[in-house]
Amino acid sequence: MTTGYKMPQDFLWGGAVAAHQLEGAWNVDGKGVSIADVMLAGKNGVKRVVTDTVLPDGNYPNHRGIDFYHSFPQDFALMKELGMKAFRTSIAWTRIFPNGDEETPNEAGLAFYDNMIDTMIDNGLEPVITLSHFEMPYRLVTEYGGWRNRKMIDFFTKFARVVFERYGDRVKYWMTFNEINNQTSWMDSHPMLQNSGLKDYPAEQAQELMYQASHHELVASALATKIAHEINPNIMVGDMIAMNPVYPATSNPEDILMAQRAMQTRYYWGDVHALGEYPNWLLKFWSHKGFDIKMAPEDAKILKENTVDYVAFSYYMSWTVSATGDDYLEYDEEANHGDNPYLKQSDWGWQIDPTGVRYAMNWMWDRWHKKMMIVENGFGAYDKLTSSGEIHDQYRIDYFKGHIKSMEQAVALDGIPLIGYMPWSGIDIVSASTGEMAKRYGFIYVDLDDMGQGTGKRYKKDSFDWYQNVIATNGEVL
Ligand code: BGP
Repeated sequence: MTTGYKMPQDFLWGGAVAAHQLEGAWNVDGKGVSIADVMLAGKNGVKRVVTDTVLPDGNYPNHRGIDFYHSFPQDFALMKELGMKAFRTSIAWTRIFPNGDEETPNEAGLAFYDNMIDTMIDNGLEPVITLSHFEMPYRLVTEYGGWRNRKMIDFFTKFARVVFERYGDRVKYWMTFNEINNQTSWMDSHPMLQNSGLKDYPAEQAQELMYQASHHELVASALATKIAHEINPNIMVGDMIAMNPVYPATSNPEDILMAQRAMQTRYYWGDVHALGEYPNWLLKFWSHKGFDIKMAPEDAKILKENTVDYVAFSYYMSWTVSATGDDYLEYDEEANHGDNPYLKQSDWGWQIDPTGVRYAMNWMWDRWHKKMMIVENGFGAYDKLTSSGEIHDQYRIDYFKGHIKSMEQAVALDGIPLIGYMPWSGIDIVSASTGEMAKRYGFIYVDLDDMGQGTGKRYKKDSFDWYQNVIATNGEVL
């Protein structure tokens, strides 16, 4: 299909992954234990649970990932062949500060990312780096209580300073916390929260602690932005928001009001990051709940003076909500959500909504007035490797066609300043929510199963050739 739309000349077409989902080598070259290393993988929809003991290698496929720690030169060569201009990954905090509270960083970990970043650049890929993608040193949780503890701000900013100083000359685009706002939705299972021990608290108290932990993350994010700009004013630091537009189930004004509150609740993190202050409704909500969120006197100034340079976001699906009749409009995913009769779902129940990308981009521009980057978008599916080594993933191509067209309309017709598009996940990796390999997102198939067994061999899917042509025509032919 020819869309008639072309993206700007310097548009960053790429792919995106996260360290703990593909690197493997979980205990190599001085790497410490991260929270991702001590989670049991749930199967299709089953929530992960935390264990206090490090599991024997093999229980959770992230211990091995796709062995990207050793295979990245060949994998980047494939990305180059595909024509990608950029690549998003994260730095595993535990490779740099194995326990999180050391005085000095681990040189072997720093050297690994030197090599990885240089190899990316040699392959024509602009590096786009997340500081914390669903992980942190496990010791910071067991010894300090994770992000509930304000001390985390110092540990995180020290880590941020070390990596900005080391890679800031080569890496322009950074993000602080991956999908920071998913903490409202995954109250009992979000990695950051689960590993702050919040699952052991009664719901109300856990909610208060979630807001407290989030405040510490927001201050840490603002300080990291400040540090980056001091080191190199050309660095662009973004927040990273999981964007799920929330629609009212009907045109009943009560449903519309609830949908608005759901958006306010999900995206206040974006408000603080982009506007530098908390919204009024949230301050009222905290006082109604009796929540006492502790803030240091300097925090308001830190947040106000160090807003982000751009908004990075993931987009997979939209949600639909109905009112519950509560005057304070408390948004509760379990109570308010329903299916959208106009949308189909993936095998994991994720509602497929290409139009929602355009809606979301307009909504964010109106609210935050920041440049944007799509750093995740994709279709998790069961792929089949044929005996002749092919993968016919037309369903993935169809998903991308719809979403890219909608994104292009937002740019060409609505004037949204979009810097790049990095579909999840370029190459097959371990699923974050289920721990499966079987939930695949890549243009490149990796021959490994849920237990990490297989040849590890890479195969190009049909979507590889398709995306190659999309990039070659700068988005004109989908
Ligand atoms: C996002 C995460 C990613 C990623 C993706 C797909 O929420 O930022 O880490 O994995 O979703 O989700 P999943 O792997 O659970 O299918």
